[in-house]
Amino acid sequence: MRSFENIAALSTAPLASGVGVIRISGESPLQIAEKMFKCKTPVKDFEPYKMYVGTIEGDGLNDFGMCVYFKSPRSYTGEDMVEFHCHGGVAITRAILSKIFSLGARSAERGEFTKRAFLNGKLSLSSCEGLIDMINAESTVLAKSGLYLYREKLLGKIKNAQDELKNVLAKISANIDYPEEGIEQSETDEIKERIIAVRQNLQTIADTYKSGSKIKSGVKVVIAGKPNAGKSSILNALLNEDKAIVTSVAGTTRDVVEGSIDINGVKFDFFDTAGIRETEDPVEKIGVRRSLSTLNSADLVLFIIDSETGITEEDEQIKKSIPQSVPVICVANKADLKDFSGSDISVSALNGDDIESLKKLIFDNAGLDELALAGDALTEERHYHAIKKSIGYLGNVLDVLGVLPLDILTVDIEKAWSALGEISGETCVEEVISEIFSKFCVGK
Ligand SMILES: Nc1nc2c(ncn2[C@@H]2O[C@H](COP(=O)(O)OP(=O)(O)OP(=O)(O)O)[C@@H](O)[C@H]2O)c(=O)[nH]1
Ligand SMILES: [Mg+2]
Repeated sequence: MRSFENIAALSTAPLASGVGVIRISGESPLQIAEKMFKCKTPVKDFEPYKMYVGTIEGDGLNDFGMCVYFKSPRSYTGEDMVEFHCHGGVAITRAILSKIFSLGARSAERGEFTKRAFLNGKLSLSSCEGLIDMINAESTVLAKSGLYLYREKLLGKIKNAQDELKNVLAKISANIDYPEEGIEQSETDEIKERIIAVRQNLQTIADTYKSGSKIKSGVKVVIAGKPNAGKSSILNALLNEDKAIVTSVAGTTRDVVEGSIDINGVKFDFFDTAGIRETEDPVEKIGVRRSLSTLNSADLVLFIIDSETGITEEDEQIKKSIPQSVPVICVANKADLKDFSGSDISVSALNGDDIESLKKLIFDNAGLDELALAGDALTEERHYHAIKKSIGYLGNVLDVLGVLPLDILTVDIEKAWSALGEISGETCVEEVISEIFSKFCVGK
């Protein structure tokens, strides 16, 4: 277990709060605590993992609180650690930290405690990424997905694939070591089957990214339709907030207006767009262009029509500008004025009728599979690319298996193994590691 210089930071939010937790980690945090924590038991006699009550001496003011010692390697970072639990006042925590710095620790960088946990082998890189997701998650399902990574569930599957590739490599190297015995067709077939099986397992994991990426970034729902159909009114009704300007003038919305809500633990991002029509107004023209380009990146489109007119020729034309691959819900608005039965759902944005049913329909059409909703899907782009890279190398192996000598194949099998190692971090370059920890907050 490696120990580095002492670092310290406030691990709770820098706000007035009930409790503030200050952490010190490194080669000698206990020596720092000895100089600033006064209690009946001298700090040097502290039992690890036990809370002691006493006076925490800060810079210019003292607090009454608790201190706990975590002994290496059984600590978050793997190093010796000390935590002060003080009152969560801004001035109090600042005074205590200032004292710690004057005693030789330096301020921790973003994610530095967790980076040390990674460098000391306490956590894999994917587990650290799970932690970031858990901390930053705005939706329950993303927090669950973070926990899935943090608890190394993805890594378990990846390690199985890596182990199997190692076994295949061992089998090939046994054949290379005894070339005089020749390679039986049955052995080549067995290697092929095993590689196909690994590739299939990896593909199954990669396939979950379609849903998982939406969980991570939020499902993008674009509200489109002709001017005055009530798109902005529907956005406001969904958000339960007066976000977009609504008027009876056709062509009110110009810029794309965004808002997010949580539906069943998943974040949905809504984009209200300018009504699509031919126009000479230069500003509205730009708005229409923006509407069309927003449609191209939608996960789901709410195609709004006016119940009073039903689906008109104009609506049919607008529908053609929605990419065919994107699912569409046809919403007949203004149901308070007239019944219309040719849509997927009727609502009234004006009085809120059936807005809850619309939310349910949106959720059901978001293309989120059960695995993703359980937090069991791939959410990180980095992991997805590593798996796809590995699948690519295994594809190369299968293309030439039985054609080229086995020792040549080992190069791509090793590359497939290494690509998977990027997920745990064992084959990652320093820049990638630094980039990941820079997304953390200070104190974690
Ligand atoms: N009766 C009734 N009127 C509605 C309803 N929804 C919207 N309206 C009215 O329809 C008009 C247009 O509403 P908007 O929400 O601005 O329509 P829009 O589709 O965003 O229009 P543009 O931004 O111009 O494309 C306003 O006068 C709204 O009050 C509804 O459910 N019932
Ligand atoms: Mg509008």
